[in-house]
Formats: sequence, structure tokens, C-alpha cells
Amino acid sequence: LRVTTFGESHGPAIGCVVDGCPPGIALAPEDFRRDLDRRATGKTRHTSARREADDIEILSGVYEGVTTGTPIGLLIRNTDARSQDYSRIAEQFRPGHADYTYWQKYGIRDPRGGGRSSARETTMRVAAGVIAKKWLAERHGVRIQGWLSQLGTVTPAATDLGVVEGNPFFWPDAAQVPELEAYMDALRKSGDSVGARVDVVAEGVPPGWGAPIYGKLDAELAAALMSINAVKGVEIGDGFASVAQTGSEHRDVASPAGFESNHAGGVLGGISSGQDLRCSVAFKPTSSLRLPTDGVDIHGNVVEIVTTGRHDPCVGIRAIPICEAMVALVLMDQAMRHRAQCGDVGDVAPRIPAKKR
Ligand code: EPS
Repeated sequence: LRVTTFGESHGPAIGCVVDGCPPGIALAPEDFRRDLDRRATGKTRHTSARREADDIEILSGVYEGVTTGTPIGLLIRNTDARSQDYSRIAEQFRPGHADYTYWQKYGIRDPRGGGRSSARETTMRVAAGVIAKKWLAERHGVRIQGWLSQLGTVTPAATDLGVVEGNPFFWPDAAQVPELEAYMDALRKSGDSVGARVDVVAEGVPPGWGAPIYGKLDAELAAALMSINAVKGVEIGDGFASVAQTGSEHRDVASPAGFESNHAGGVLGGISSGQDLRCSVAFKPTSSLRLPTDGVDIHGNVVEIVTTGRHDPCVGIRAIPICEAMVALVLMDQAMRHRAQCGDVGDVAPRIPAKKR
């Protein structure tokens, strides 16, 4: 499976090509609605005010409502760009932003909304991920759910995944939502931004997906999640907390009745164990701030930098479906590679049941 995206935040359209998808999957524009809406701006006061319909056009790879096996081309037209918001900073480098590195690399850049470095690019990852989620659910019974597991300094007091879709923060503790509202209102008024952590669990992944050295499942998940704009860290299972654990704490002891823990996050030696796959992703605070700061422009002059317009005080809030999509795409790709090499060999071995939450 190969996915590429194209388009700029303020260009005429954004799109993607999903190549290598199996034939025979029912696919219609309505399939994309839920996840595109979960990611979209303009839904609550806590995200950017830009309003895009995000209506998908299926350009290729689908005939009479099912995939044909040929490249699937998806397109969304941009309808609410306000490029004048960027005229003041078109020749400036926002501190902490890709403005500087794009300029150093290419000697030219599209400053309107950051072009490719915009969160807008992630729309098409979510669209591609819808196809992978659908195939994984129908073919293998895999379910993928993400949630916000930290917002700035706030962490959930409880984790109830049943409430995640019922609040604008994808937060697993409904009692804390008023606290988050107040936190975000104060942050927005201050003109600053904050980072976030997103957790994703994939349930129902069978043992055997991945590879021992080249193409490890965890390595490919890390690369895919790290490729999302604004991501600064990825953990699998206990991740960096493993550093302070002893071996006797970390090992996931099993009996025929099931695993007793899941510190490994569902991957052993680069291959899925059949336990829940657990990923955690760190998003940096966005760098488009209306708080003034000194910086430099493309001529090397010291300038005052202020970014006006519509921006996310915490881009991580919208990142749940994006992370889910990247996990789904990696899993679909690995599932097809596993079947190509091993056929159904993984289905005959006795299985240790996954730890129940
Ligand atoms: C973004 C700035 C805002 C966001 C945008 C990401 O847009 P604009 O450039 O029009 O001010 O709305 O996100 C999206 C449009 C989206 O669909 O995610 C930025 O600076 O990255």
C-alpha cells in the first residue's frame, strides 16, 4: 500500500493517491464524512475558525461503488482560505515553524498558511485512513480508537473510552471537560498555544504482522506517526517509561488463560503479539502566535513577528483521527505483506488471549 498526498493549505485543492488497495471494497463519499468531521476546523471555539466543507470527490479506483484495485484518487477543494492573513509574514520566519527549513532547502516557499507544513495536509491522511480502517474492520475485525491523553499540563483522572466521542476534546474523563474548556479559553485569550499527547489503541490485531528486522511493525508505526506535521515524539507501549522499569516488571507474563499485562504495547521483536497495539504521540505547541517576538526575515533583518488570522491554540485536539489513520494505514500494509509471505500460517498456532482492559 502506498499513500501520497498533494496540495497546499491555500491552493485550489488537496488530494491523495492510495495505490495497492485490494479490489472489492465498497467505497462511497459518505464513508469519509465521520472521520473528516472529527478532524475538521470550525466545529468548536477551541480549534481554528476556518470553515471547510471537506467534501470528498472520488476521482479514480472505484467503479460502481467498489474499489477496482487501481490507484484511488481522492480530492477535496479548498473553499475558505484567507491568504491575506499571511501577507505580513510572507518574508519572515516564524520561530519554531518550518518556514525557515523550507526556505533553506528550496530557496522558495508558499507562505500562504504554510503550504505543505499546514495542518490542512493531514485531511488527506485521514481520508486514506478511512479506507484502511474499513478494510481492517471488515476483513480482520480490527478496531482503532484514539483519544487525547494530555492537554498541556492536564492529564485525565480516569480513562473511559466510552465518553471520548462525546466531547470536543476527545477526552476520556467527562468530569474534566469543564476544566479543559476553562484552560483552553484562558489559553486562547492569552494568544499562546500548547502541546498535547494522543494515545491510539488497535484492538483485534492478530499475532504475526510485522517483520523481525527490516520493516518492523513498531518502526513503521513510529515513522508514520512522526511524519504527521507537528509531531515530536512517538512511544510504543510503555515507551520511555520502560527506562525506569526492571525486566521483571516490564515482561508481559502469559498463561494459556491470557497475558497478565501489556507493557510491550502489542509488539515483540517488530511483530504483533495479538495484544492491543498501543501508541502514544506527542504534538508540539503550534508556532503561529499573535504574541509578538523578535525574529529574522529572509533578508537577515531583525523583525517583529506577529501571526494574525485563524490558528489552532492546540493542534493536538484535532489529531485523534489523524493518528488513527496512520496506524490503520501501517496495519493494512503490514497485513497484506504478512499474507503475501506467510499465507495463513499465523492462524494455526495456539494463541494466548490478549489482556482484557
Ligand atoms: C493552519 C492555519 C489555519 C487552520 C489550518 C492550519 O488555516 P489558515 O491558514 O486558513 O489560517 O485552519 O488548518 C486547516 C485548514 C485544516 O483543515 O486543518 C496552520 O497554520 O497550520
